[in-house]
Amino acid sequence: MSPKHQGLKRRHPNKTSKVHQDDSGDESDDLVNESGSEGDGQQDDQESEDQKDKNFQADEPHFTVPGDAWMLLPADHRRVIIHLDADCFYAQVEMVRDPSLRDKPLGVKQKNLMVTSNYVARSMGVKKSMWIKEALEALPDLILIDGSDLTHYRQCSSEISAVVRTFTVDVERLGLDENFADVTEILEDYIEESDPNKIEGHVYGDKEPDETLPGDPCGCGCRERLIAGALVAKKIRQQIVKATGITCCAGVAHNKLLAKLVSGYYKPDQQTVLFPWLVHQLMNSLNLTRSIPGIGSTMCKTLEELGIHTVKDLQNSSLALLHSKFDDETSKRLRDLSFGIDDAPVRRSGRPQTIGLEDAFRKVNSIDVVQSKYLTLLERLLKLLKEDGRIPSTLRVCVRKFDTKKKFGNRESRQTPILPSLFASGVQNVGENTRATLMNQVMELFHKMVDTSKEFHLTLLSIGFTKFIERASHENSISRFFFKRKRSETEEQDINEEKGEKSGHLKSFSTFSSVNNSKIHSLELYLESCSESDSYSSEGGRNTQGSMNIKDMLSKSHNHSIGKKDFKNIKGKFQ
Ligand code: DCP
Ligand code: MG
Ligand code: MG
Repeated sequence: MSPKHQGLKRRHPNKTSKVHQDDSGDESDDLVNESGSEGDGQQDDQESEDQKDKNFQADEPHFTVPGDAWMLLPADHRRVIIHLDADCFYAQVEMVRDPSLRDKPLGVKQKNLMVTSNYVARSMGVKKSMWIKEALEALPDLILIDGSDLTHYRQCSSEISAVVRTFTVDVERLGLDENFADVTEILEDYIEESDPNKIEGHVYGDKEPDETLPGDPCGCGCRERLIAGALVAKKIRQQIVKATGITCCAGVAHNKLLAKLVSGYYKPDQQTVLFPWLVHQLMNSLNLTRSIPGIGSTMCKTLEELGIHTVKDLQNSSLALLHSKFDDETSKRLRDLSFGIDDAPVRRSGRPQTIGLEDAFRKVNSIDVVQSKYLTLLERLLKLLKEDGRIPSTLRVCVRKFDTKKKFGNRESRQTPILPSLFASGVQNVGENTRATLMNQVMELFHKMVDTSKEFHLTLLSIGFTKFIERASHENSISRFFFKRKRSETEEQDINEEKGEKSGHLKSFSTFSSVNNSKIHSLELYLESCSESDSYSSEGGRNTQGSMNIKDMLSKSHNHSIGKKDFKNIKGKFQ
């Protein structure tokens, strides 16, 4: 045993009440057989193997490691990934805006749902995602703030990501309150600064706070790197508080999946490190496949059709079985994820690939209402576009059709190119002509999806702009950037998306198909790609003001042609 690892205590800023799930199981044989052949380069080195064995036996009294399966995983432990998730995000933003709310139970609502609650409310039994009625019954003193306008949340979200980017450029945003940071490249400085005998925050698998820091059974240096990673995580979190007043939780591990899985282990305002030798234990502690980030509801349903319900089922499933429903790449990735293996890179987030807004409701069955709602969404969307500054080349429209057989209805979308001339003067001052043309395009797409000559029942409408064209600062002529489109970062991301579609990328576009040169795909894609701007639902949908009063104005909706004058009139009704 290395002397520097002996009998040392780690730092624990906070105690926690969170109960560890400690089900190590013993499925190691399968894991070894399946993955051992790929090796990790460590096994050739007999000397380090011996050292690993010694460390492993001497330093691991607290952990249940299923054999030495973790050592044979094909995943390497070279990277250090930090996942950050803001605590009760919308509620914290409200508390920063009005500090008098800090010590009071607070909920943020959108329509009938309380989308989050602060930790004071949570300690009084009001959890996030409760119906308003239910929350008020549980706690009549609950203060509720309307969170339909996302402006402040978006702003704070960008500030948080900006802080993370001051540590590394490899930052990927996920929704409004999460960021992944790959800090591998910047570790060197922090390794020097960090104490190999102390670690910031919690270690996954600890049964007691201040347990002796484990030795290094791996020998690849991951222990040292993760200790340094924990220091970086702490500094990032401190810096975020300093800059924005927002506290976050962090997970530190050697891949994105594992970092995300452990980041919420101790909440709020805490962090957790996962060492590779406990990956198996962590994965075995999960139950249903949907608890694995990256396996969405559609994927879960398909897995269930194969009789795969739990993570353990997935681990035990054969690739041949998975191949009956998924392509090679997806089958392998699913299996890998079930063992905690994830080589997905942290993809630098630029600006969002799609700016979209949606409105959900119980029932819309009249074309007039559809048109008024799309009009409201379009007006809001143009404001967002103005803030963003980029010029979109594609318009996307989505509907969700009510379906008694499907809980979440049937989503369908259509997209169409936007004529370059429409935004010839940029997106700052969009004229009436452009608005009217866009509205016509929206309705044309809508009529391709919904046969309004029959009865229809819709529960969601959304529109979005995508495939943005960046205007190079040195280019003066507007025509240049329309016709000489260089492949910007955004476009490359789109291309990656396409790749994902074709290879059946997880959580992506299994329903992808092509009709009349426009793509149809599930809204999952749409929401994924607009996660930066509107990760859940938007304020656009909240404003139904005036929607029932414009019937006369919308009389042309059936032949979906709106003139400039009509548009002006319609718009006037909304102001
Ligand atoms: N959100 C939403 N609709 C939902 C779920 C969440 O609008 N159905 C919003 C409100 C949350 C924010 O997204 O504040 C981030 O979601 P999280 O799941 O990260 O939840 P919180 O940050 O609120 O709480 P936690 O401390 O558990 O992360
Ligand atoms: Mg959060
Ligand atoms: Mg979150």
